[in-house]
Amino acid sequence: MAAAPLIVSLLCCAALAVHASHVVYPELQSLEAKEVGQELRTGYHFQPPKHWINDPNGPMYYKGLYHLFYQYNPKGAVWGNIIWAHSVSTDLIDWVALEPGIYPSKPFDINGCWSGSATILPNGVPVIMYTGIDPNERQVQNVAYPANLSDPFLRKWVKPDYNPIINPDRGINASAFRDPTTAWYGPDGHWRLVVGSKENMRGIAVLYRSRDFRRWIRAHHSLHAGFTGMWECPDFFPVAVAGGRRHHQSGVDTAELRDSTVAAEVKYVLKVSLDATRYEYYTIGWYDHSKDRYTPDLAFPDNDYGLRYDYGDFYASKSFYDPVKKRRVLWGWANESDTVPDDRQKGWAGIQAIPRKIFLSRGGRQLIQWPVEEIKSLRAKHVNVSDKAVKGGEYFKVGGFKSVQSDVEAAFMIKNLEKAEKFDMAWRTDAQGLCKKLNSHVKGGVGPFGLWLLASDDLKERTAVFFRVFKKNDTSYVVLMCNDPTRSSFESQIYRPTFAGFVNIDIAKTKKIALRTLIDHSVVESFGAGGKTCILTRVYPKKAVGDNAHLFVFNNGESDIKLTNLRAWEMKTPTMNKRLGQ
Ligand code: DQQ
Repeated sequence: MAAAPLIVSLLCCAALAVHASHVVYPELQSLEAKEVGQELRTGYHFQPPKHWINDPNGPMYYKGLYHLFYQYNPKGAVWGNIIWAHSVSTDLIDWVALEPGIYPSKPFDINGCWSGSATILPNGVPVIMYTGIDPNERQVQNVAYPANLSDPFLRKWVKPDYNPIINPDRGINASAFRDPTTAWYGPDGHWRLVVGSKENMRGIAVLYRSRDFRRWIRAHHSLHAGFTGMWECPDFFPVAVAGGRRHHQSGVDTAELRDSTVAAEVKYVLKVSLDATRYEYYTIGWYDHSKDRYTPDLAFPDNDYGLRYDYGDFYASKSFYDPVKKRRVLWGWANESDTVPDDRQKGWAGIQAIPRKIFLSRGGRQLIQWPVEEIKSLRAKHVNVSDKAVKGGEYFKVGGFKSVQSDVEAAFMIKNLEKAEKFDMAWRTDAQGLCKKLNSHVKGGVGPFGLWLLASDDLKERTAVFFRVFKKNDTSYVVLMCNDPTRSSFESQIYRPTFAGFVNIDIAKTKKIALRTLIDHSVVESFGAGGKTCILTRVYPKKAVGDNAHLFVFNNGESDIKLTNLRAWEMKTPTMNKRLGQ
């Protein structure tokens, strides 16, 4: 895009906040992208050919195909004109773009088709529930059915005239009432689902029941609520526990909750997306079917200090049960963190994170996430480094492959924890603040050690993903995992927050910690300790692009560490949202 129109658009457009929680730029939302900037486009992350995307919607598997819908602006690179774009895949890797699945066409969604979920009915029929914006800007819940069940592509969807099926009545705030979950069927023969809402500062998972999937009645109580502001995109699902009949890594289909024996031997996860902070948190707990009450286990903070799927840029996530591999798969949206004029210039904004298999840890203390195994099929040229000592203050480059689009697995051994810095208990609820203060440039005792990636040869541009170990008392330690993008780009306008989370690992016992990082031009997606702590960040290097992006291993702590093994693969580029027949 030429500089002049860019400056004009910058000057003319005041950002307005709307109920959707997305910022609205009225003058920009219908400006078609003329060109699409390729340099920082991701290679193997889900992304349409152009324009804005946000939340993943209604993921499901149907007749041999994975379906992913997502919030999409067909007319521009900022939020607006929202429809459900639709793509399908046989393997969650190569994607084909279809015509939009759901778009404004009826009074009950004429002003927008916002987020929602899919439910597969017991007879195999998939149903979509979504939020429509009606002519009075009210958020209402609608249902849509496939026009032709024998079409595995599910191209056309029919919205019955009896929509909306759920109205914001009986005191519900009509501008804060959205994102219906997948429905589940209780042992009493009634369906249930939850819609996100708020009442003053109280986020609410409003519960509805139905006998026939058409007439929905609000329950007297909500499934759950918390003082964290609006709850967007709630997700509620069962997870297997270790020691049960089912392997703890296997998924449990929400549909199985009909069977009271299954319902009794699983735990439940409630995840909410906090509009106020743009972060998500989850709790693990029990769900009493007869009373329809969800009670988080006491061990889990039930507020914005709670456990997060991802401690970085990952929002409006949604999981689904994959019947093929009997697993639960999680999708999440990663927004840009560059500027709106940059997005206009790029002609695109937003990606989906790599889908993750998600399950309850063996001890039940948290969820574990791991990139779906299918992405290994993209691994190409490979390099390996083993048993390399990295002394305090040292670093080295991992050469011999192109790291700009890669998958890196590393394992670090800590020989000696004596020099670990003292942990101040005030930091317990502020991993991010701690990482900001003690970032990758601040020398420590044990750590910071990890990777510098998307780094220029002279290291002037680099993103750091690293660990730092603190001593809590004589026998226990705290491990912090950080993502520090403060030197990721020469461009100074870009929002570059340090992201961090603690890692639930007994480092005194294991002495080892693993890191897997998926690098893809402008996204860095890291999985610490086998998927216990995950951090996704968006970065926009100017120099460390293409073949000029390098990978280094560093240790900026006093104690030596050993890189026991590092395996890295260049990643191939899959078919990403070509139209059928193109
Ligand atoms: N995005 C959708 C809403 C949802 C929000 C609108 C979360 O339905 O609450 O695009 O990112």
